[in-house]
Amino acid sequence: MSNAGANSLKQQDGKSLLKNDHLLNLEVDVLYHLGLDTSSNDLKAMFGDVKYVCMGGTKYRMREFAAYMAVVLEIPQEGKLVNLTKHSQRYAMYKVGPVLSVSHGIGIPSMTVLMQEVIKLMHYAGVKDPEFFRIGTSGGVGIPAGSVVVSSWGLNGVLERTYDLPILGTTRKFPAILDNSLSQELLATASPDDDFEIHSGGTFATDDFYRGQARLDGPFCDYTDADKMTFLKKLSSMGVKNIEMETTAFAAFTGEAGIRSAVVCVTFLDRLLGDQVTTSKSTLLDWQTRPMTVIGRYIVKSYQKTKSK
Ligand code: R2B
Ligand code: URA
Repeated sequence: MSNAGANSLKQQDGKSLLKNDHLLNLEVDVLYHLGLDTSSNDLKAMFGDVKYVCMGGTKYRMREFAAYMAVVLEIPQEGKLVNLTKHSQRYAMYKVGPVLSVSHGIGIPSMTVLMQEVIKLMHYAGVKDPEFFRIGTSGGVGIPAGSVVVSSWGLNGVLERTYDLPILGTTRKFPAILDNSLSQELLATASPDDDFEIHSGGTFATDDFYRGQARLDGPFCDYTDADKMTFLKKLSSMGVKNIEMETTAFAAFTGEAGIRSAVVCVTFLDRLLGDQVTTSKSTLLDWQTRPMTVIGRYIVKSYQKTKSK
């Protein structure tokens, strides 16, 4: 497939996920980090029925999520789940019916490279109104470890609700606000039988795990414990419920594309109580299924509605 001959990126409904007319000049678009392109792969046949794009840091977690969605959507899997990006070796991407489950690595640059190619992939596949989710891990601020946080907005390292990207030598700011109606629908999936708390609030998204998140346990640190606590309490007073490394850019790029999106993270510790993640590996693995449960419930309900239309 190529764009040659087309004079608009708009789909039949007049919408487009892409805002870049330069793409119309490409004979073939190579989605390099996905190991796919618009000439050798029939992207409409491969991905045309996707509705829910779910991203998370690790390849393992996103494979588990795909397997989980196959069970809850009752989609029988013949053989093993196939990593559809295996030629690129950077990320892992699995497809189960309407769900695309993709890993994005750690931090904003790793995630945005993946995310921009997935947005283009959705466009070339002709997907209408996809919804994007980040299934993440984080440090909590004043809530019990193991809680789930649905983000309302992302806060950057200098405490602004924007994602800042230098473009052609100038720093540009993009709003980092998430879709309120989708957050509310996710929060509404909570059940009184759940063995975890679910919160909504702001998410502090940093470019570093150590000093960037006010830790005292990195290889470098020139501030005091009191400085750290003052800062974390300031975050809390601003409405921040958790700290991770992607939400601002995730919110900004989905917003720019006009995609409904949400970030749902589990917290591995309460940062008001410490810096190190000391909970056992098996408990952490168990906690990581909590955001999957929340998003899984939403997808099952939403997918049933689209099928009955
Ligand atoms: C949460 O966990 C990772 C760092 O350990 C990072 O990707 C994030 O946002
Ligand atoms: N991920 C983060 O970015 N920070 C934490 O404290 C835990 C997980």
